[in-house]
Amino acid sequence: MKRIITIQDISCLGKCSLTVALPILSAMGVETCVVPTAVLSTHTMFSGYTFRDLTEDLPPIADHWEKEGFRFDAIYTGYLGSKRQLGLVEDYFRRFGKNALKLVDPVMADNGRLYAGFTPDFALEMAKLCGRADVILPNLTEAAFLLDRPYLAPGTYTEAQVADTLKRLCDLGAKTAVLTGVSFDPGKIGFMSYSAETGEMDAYFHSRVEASFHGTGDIFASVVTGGLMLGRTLGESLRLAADYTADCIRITAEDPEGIRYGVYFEALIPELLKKLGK
Ligand code: PXL
Repeated sequence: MKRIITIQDISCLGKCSLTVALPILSAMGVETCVVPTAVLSTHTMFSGYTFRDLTEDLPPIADHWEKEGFRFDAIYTGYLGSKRQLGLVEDYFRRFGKNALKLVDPVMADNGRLYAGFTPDFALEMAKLCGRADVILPNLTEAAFLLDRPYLAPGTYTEAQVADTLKRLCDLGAKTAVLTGVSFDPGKIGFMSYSAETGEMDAYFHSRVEASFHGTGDIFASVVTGGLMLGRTLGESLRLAADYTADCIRITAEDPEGIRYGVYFEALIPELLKKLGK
């Protein structure tokens, strides 16, 4: 069984980060060791959330794991709350990442804006962590902040501009960049990716559901990580993740409570496993 580390927060309610990554990856049959970076009562889209920072726990967890000689097949990072945490994650990469696939989802922004608590300065530090990754998975907003370039707003960009953005993202040092939320046709949305090693560009689009929920990026990144750990190619893993995320959004959009409680990813885990032949 493949064993991975995932480093992100626990939002107690609101289905994102660890409460999405752990169930999805476990269901896919991937042993998932969690390093919680903070505990929040909800994700930051609600107001009045509690926030307990766990930054100081990151070094001793790594010290203990290193002492025990634990080995990991991948390190997958999501929401990280401070510049100091970015540095500590780099330390996990140094200690456990030599033979592990490193996936960085630079969670910090969407729809042209940074999430609460993030600054453009943080984004430039996140760009350094992206430079140490094998695969990075920003959306178009995060890419703009990582590169300190104008945001490619929906309906305003060409394929050549997205391709250029992907190459610039790989110039940060990442081997492969995946841009999510790419759309050239109002009815369709998907991803484009670029491998700096092979020079290969890939793209995939599915029909757009007119709804947007928090946590969908975490669902996408978790399934990509799981797919890669199960030996699927990156292209296969990305398509699996895109279809699963879109299907989850579709069923959640039918329920008026969905926007409050988050995406019903649980209901479609059996379908996901069927597609994997499990
Ligand atoms: O889904 C991304 C995410 C993860 N963790 C926290 C968040 C968000 C998005 O807003 O607030 C705490």
